[in-house]
Amino acid sequence: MSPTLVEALNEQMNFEFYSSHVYLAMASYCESQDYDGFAKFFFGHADEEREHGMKIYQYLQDRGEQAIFTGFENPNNMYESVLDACEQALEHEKVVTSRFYNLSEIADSEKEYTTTTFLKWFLTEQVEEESLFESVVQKLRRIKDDEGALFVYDMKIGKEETE
Ligand code: OFO
Repeated sequence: MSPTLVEALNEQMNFEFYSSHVYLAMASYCESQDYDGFAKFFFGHADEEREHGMKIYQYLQDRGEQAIFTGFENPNNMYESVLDACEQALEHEKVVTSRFYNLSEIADSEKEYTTTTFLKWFLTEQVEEESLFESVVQKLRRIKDDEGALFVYDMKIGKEETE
């Protein structure tokens, strides 16, 4: 792999760990507001992002490269509502998708077919992630200020996370 591709993969590995941090901050906000179901939902996502980071870590190591860890900016910890957190999560996932498009373009331009195949898993995963957050945001927009409906949805999303 070219140094450019290695660097881009390495950056993405760190971005996945940053994403995990972003979701931990969202989980913490939800728990502080007693939305335990949403907290569980975001904790689950934080775990998934860590797994994504480790997937790239392992790929780099398997290809004979050393994965390099870096720091990252502070995630947002202040949200106006659960809807606000979920809208920001959806925007975050869109950024992740565009990053994987860029990575795929680099791999394609270098005819790095093994990496292209590796990245396909992430592109498919992003379709699922964006669709999930779109659906959660839609439901929350419909619920609006209905505390009763939000209470029920919070329980439901928490239960789904543990299933
Ligand atoms: Fe939710 O994104 Fe990782 O890849």
